[in-house]
Amino acid sequence: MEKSENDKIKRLKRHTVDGENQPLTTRQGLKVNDTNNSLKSGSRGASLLEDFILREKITSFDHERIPERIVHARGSGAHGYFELTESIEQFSKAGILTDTNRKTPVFARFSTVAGSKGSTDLARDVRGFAVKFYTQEGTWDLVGNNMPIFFIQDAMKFPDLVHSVKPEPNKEIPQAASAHDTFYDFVSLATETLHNQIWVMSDRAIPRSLRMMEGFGIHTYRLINKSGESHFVRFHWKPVLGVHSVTWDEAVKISGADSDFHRRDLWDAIDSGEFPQWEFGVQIIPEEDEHKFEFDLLDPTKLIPEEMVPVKIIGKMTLNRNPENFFAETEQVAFLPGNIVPGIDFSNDPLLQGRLFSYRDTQLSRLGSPNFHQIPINQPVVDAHHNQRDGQMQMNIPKGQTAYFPNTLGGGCPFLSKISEGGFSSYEERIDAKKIRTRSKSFSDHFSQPALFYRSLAPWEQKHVADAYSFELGKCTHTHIVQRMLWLIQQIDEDLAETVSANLGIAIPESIEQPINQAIGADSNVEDFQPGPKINYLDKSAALSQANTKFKSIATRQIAVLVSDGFSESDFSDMKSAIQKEKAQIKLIAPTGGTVKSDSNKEYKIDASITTTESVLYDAVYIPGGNKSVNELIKHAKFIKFINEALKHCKAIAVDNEGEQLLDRTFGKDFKADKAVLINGTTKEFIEAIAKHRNWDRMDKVDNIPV
Ligand code: HDD
Repeated sequence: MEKSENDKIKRLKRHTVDGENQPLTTRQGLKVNDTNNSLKSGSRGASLLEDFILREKITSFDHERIPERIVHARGSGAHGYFELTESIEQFSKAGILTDTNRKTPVFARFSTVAGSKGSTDLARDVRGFAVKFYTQEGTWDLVGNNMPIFFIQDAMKFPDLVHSVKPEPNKEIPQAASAHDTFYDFVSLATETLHNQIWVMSDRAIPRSLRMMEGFGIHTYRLINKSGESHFVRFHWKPVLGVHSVTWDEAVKISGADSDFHRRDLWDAIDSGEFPQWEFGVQIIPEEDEHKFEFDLLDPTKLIPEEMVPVKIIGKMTLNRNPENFFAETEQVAFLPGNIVPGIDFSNDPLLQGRLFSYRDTQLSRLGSPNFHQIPINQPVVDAHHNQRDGQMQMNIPKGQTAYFPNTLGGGCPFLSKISEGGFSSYEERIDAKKIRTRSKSFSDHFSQPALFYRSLAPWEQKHVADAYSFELGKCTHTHIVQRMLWLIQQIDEDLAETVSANLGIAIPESIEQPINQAIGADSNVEDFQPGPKINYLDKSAALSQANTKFKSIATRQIAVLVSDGFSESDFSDMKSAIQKEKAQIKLIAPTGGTVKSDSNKEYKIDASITTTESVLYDAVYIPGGNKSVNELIKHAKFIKFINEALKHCKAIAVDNEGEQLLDRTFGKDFKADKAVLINGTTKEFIEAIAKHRNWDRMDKVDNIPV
């Protein structure tokens, strides 16, 4: 299919190298005659130092790796564009937020946080959601996550947070997992983490697809309009396909069956022309309302419920092109929260303030030079002229005698721009304060929002949270850490704490040693920094539950069709055309690979043999009729397991005619009244059941299915 073009892609093309129909050369352009054998003194003799071709090849190889990102090491990226649907000129002068005629190129990178570059996609973790907007006024990076809040309130604690969740330093265990002692030791002592922590226990931490998760800028930023007036803002991404997740049992199994599940899904969707899309929204808060909330807008561990400030949708992002080269683009892309454009500015959120330093700094060790902006993926789409000079890997040839400002010898160039001509100037915030190392008391409510989140979840989501806490704390080996956590969970929700306590077989302690919140300085008055009492300023917030997301489309869903020779052509072709009309994908799974013939002798290519695939990789299962086919499938225990797992994971299952005989060999025989188990149902019913994502009504009953 035709690849999309935009200003960024055009610029990247200048750097793209294509070896098709070209001779193999050395880095110097010398044509190579033999790249298989080193130069030797005789065919069985030692290799010669003279062999510059060998040395060049091996030296390059020896230096192929760069340090992986200290966090968010594993990620997948894609190109696309952003379109503004509604100008917010009254709030911001940024071209990207005011010009509805623009199509701004973007590069987005999604990531897990804790795991190494080669870790599984399905780790229970926050997902990074970073977008680089190549705007006409310079590059704007919105470096967010798929959860609207963060663990900590001050950048000073970031190394502690990351050290606690990363593999424990003595044994480098566990990989890509928060379920271990050091993490919960930290979480239970720094109680500001509890809100993000409960989100990580929810299904948000195990998305079905990167294309089916929300994104959040998290911090409060500022919008600045032409008159220099400021409004506070929080940025949101809402996936057009809705927010959907897998279950923990699936996540564990997907990690074994296809640890690239999310990366592959993103790539395949874009490759097949099913472009992922997100709506872009803003919550705008007038300056005068800064102190009107029960929480502090500058506190990144607090979300602003949409019931209090609605999200106004003003644009859409579409990802429509996979990278040409993973390393050159996805690995070398450098996101900097400090990259902003006129019309957008920072707030004093102390976490954001620290980030402004950290990201530039880390690129120096990751990419090796202050010239990392010159790497093609990091270049803006507008020309950059400045007096920064030299350094390793300078790729440009800056002309002229001057590299300073002011100058006369260079004609005063590059010259300054007036604010009216697009020159950036920081918002002139009035400040009258003491220089002080402390935490604002307005940041000390650590229980109210985790409780709001938990209350807002549907019962099936709440059960998943209880299961996740039970799993994670069950992996901790120090009882005092688990007890401390149980006590804290009790402050969020008593029933939740009791369920987890029962699962763990560890009682909730009456009290825990003070102080709870140790995220303070040695000279601070401990009592003053204890988390405040839980308050209920909003009973529930609908946007926090995935039960309220979109359930309309089955586009891009993977439907497993279980077949062997002799399957019913008429059952299959009806289902196939109905599913494909809805832009979902049919995947034929048979006892062996190769091809399979229907009862009308029509031959089909198999997508996967049952030995190479797993139920957890699909969204729904269909079994067409056909005596011969069904009788063969019944012989294979893995088809039975396949269906039982789909049932356990609350997926839609449809069987036609003889297909029911296969269902009868599974636990499915007890679920014939289930609304998402369809026996000779209509294709419409099946499609609607898939669109619902899962039938959670089944959840309690399938708990005992032993797969
Ligand atoms: Fe960070 C990477 C998101 C707090 C320091 N962060 C990184 C990435 C994302 C985030 C999505 C990956 C970007 C990419 O794809 O290349 N980080 C967040 C969010 C935060 C946050 C949403 C809080 C709201 N981060 C945060 C703090 C610090 C850092 C407080 C340090 C003080 N983050 C980094 C880093 C990384 C990074 C070490 C690693 C690689 C990189 O920057 O480029 O500098």
